[in-house]
Amino acid sequence: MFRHAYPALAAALVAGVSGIASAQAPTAPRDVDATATLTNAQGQNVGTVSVESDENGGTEVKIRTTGLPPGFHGVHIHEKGVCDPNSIDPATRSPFHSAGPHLGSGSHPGHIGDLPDLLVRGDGVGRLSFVTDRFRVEDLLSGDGSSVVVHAKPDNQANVPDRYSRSGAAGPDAETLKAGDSGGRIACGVLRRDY
Ligand SMILES: [Cu+2]
Repeated sequence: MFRHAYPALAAALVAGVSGIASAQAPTAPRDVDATATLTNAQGQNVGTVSVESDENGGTEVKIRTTGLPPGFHGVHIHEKGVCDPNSIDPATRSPFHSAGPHLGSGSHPGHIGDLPDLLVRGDGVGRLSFVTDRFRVEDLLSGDGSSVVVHAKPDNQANVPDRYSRSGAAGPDAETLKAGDSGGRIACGVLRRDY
């Protein structure tokens, strides 16, 4: 008896739910999120990234990783949504050159794609969560898209005090102002729309 009654009940529920959804569609704001799967240069899955709009007009980013080297790692949003491990930077020999430079103009750490460091535990697990008003989810999905890149070294956020000098010039040099000295790219994930 239940076997016969259940499909009818289910159909009624579906009809009811879709009826509510279509009635609300013209006025309800569409909540657009983005997600990325991080892979290393060997193509192994090493984590996930989610980017969500929060109710205060900001954006929340969550990163979860496994299988990465312990310690601090620079993480940024790069300006192209292309993660090709065989795309090698001719200057540094780093993979994922295809992801392009940091998203946004200006110098480090003022690019809109500059993010806090990820701290990875001894067992390779890392978790990072933060809010930002530097970008909205939509900004990451327009044009060429964008990608999240994890680097081999910590990002110094160009925090090089003037007591450090090189060739007579104090403070951060051009290389530091480009990417915070975070080294090669060890994982990359293309951000994709996720409703
Ligand atoms: Cu980067």
